[in-house]
Amino acid sequence: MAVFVTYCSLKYLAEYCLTKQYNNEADMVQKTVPANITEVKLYHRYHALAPEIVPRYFNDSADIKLPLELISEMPELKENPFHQKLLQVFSEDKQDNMSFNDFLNMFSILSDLTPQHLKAYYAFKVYDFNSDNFICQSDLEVMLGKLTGDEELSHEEVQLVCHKIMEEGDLDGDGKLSFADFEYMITRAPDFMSTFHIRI
Ligand SMILES: [Ca+2]
Ligand SMILES: [Ca+2]
Repeated sequence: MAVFVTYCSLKYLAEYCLTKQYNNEADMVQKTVPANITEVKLYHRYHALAPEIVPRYFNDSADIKLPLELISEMPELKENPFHQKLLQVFSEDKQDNMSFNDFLNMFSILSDLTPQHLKAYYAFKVYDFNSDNFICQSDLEVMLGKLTGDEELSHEEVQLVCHKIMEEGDLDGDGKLSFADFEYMITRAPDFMSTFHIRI
């Protein structure tokens, strides 16, 4: 039964799907970044993480980065089962650091105001744990492990859920989910997006 509950909750994981694809990530993120009170609020949060490193007032020329492990201590992130991969996806230097710009991009994408197709683009990157541009069996196993936490599923249950997800999502039958497969799937399984928003 647990497996079906998990599967149903996976299926409930993402109503927000779309079909538009972007070629330029910087462009699309930029469109979502509001130059407003949220930005100021986020800067205060970033500053509070390391007041000795981050100036109190925003300085454009400041080339400051904070380690991901420090940012992962934020309560809003800590409770997200995918926070580690999430932080890596938005870390532009790919060296486990985050500039304020990365930080702003991440919370902008996670906000309620962001169009769902844009969220889907980043959710796909987050769920692609081995970063090979596909969501394959091993990614699904990692994902399930993180979603179920303490409620451990048996090997058979994990295999069953993975099989069902692939059965529904793998449109071209190559045994893995491309971004196109994923976009199609989340229209039918909105749960996949439920962990992809954080209000701050
Ligand atoms: Ca993968
Ligand atoms: Ca496929």
